[in-house]
Amino acid sequence: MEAGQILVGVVGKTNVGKSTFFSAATEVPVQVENRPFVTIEPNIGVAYVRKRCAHVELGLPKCDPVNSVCIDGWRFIPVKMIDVAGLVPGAHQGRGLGNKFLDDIRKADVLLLVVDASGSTDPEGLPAKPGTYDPVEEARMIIREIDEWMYQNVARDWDKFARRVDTGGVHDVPGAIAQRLSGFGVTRTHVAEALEATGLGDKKLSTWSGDELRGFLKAVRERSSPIVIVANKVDIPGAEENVKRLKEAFPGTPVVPASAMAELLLRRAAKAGAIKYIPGDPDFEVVDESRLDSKARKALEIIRERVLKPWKGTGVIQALNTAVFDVLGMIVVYPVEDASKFTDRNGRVLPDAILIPRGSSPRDLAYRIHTDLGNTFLYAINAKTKQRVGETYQLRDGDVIKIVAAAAKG
Ligand SMILES: Nc1nc2c(ncn2[C@@H]2O[C@H](COP(=O)(O)OP(=O)(O)OP(=O)(O)O)[C@@H](O)[C@H]2O)c(=O)[nH]1
Ligand SMILES: [Mg+2]
Repeated sequence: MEAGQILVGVVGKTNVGKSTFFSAATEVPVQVENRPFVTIEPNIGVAYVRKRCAHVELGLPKCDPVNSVCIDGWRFIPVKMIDVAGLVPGAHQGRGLGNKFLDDIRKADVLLLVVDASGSTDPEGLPAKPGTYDPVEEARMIIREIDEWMYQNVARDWDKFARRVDTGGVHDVPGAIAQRLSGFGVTRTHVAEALEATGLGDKKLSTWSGDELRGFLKAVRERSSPIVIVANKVDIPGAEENVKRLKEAFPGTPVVPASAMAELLLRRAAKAGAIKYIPGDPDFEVVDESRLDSKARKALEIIRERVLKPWKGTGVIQALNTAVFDVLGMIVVYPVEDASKFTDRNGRVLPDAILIPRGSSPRDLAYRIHTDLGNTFLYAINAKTKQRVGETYQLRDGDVIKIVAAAAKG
């Protein structure tokens, strides 16, 4: 299945549940253990965001998804996910596994920073009594390590680059910096905004101090790889207070309470046919008692009481939805060939659900589907209203769009 173009990176301290979260979200079985540094090589998989499917609003009996999945009227749309090794304090000085492995998440569009909201792992990732350690400190430590990793990476030959820009008659300074940082998925817009935010725009690059470069890169990273904090292990009593504290300590950053373990167990029980559970639901239903032993039944009851009831879900889908829809500002659009039947050329109803940035035009959508379609784009039809829309139209969440293009020259 095509996983779109969005890459979600899972980062955090070692032994806080990153791989459990990854496994729950992607259903890829990976190594999970209660000790530090279990993950060494990155895990890569496909996770899903969840949205009400357009076929429900259109009153259609069903859809025929191709690039995505529809369950009970919920469309699950794929994104790529990468789970990397864990960090410890001082990783940028080589402690633990160091921070070089963060190179694997250079191109991530958004980072899920998993913390242990129960405070039951020490800074080195060793298990401890719940409430012993502070997830606020933990999140700060990880953000420091990520920013230090980027700084070290860029600072190495910054002087040379800065002198070349200052003396070489470079007209588009933000463009030149963006190119220098393109390995981190940084765009000219990210750079221009960061220059503005740090007030460094008018200063010659070679006169920036180390701290100014640090601050600038942090501002860039906040735009090129923004963070969602996943407050994991909320199934452990006492985590609630820390969720509140995390929200207070990081007012500009979404904090999503989660229990990756609960999501993993629910998906397994659903796969085994014991329960009905749609990922992201606030509850489950037992459909086959005989498939549950007493231990499993008890675990599910605990999940219901400690996770689903107070938090209205396990937080796994919620964290992904927050990252993709709120932070990255994506909307879902359905391209079709037949604007009256809402089908592709093979008669499939609403086959594809595409994630595209808010503010995109129908031509942007055409380009997303195929370069040729973008180049030959004439106009589009909003299948919901049957109105013809042009390049100035801004796509809206849930739009069903037929693109009309000029016949390719033979
Ligand atoms: N109670 C509880 N335990 C969890 C949860 N998520 C993960 N764990 C446990 O935390 C431990 C570490 O889980 P992993 O997923 O391996 O953690 P990691 O962050 O990938 O660790 P490294 O790869 O070693 O850095 C395991 O014992 C998991 O079962 C959760 O939501 N609740
Ligand atoms: Mg791991």
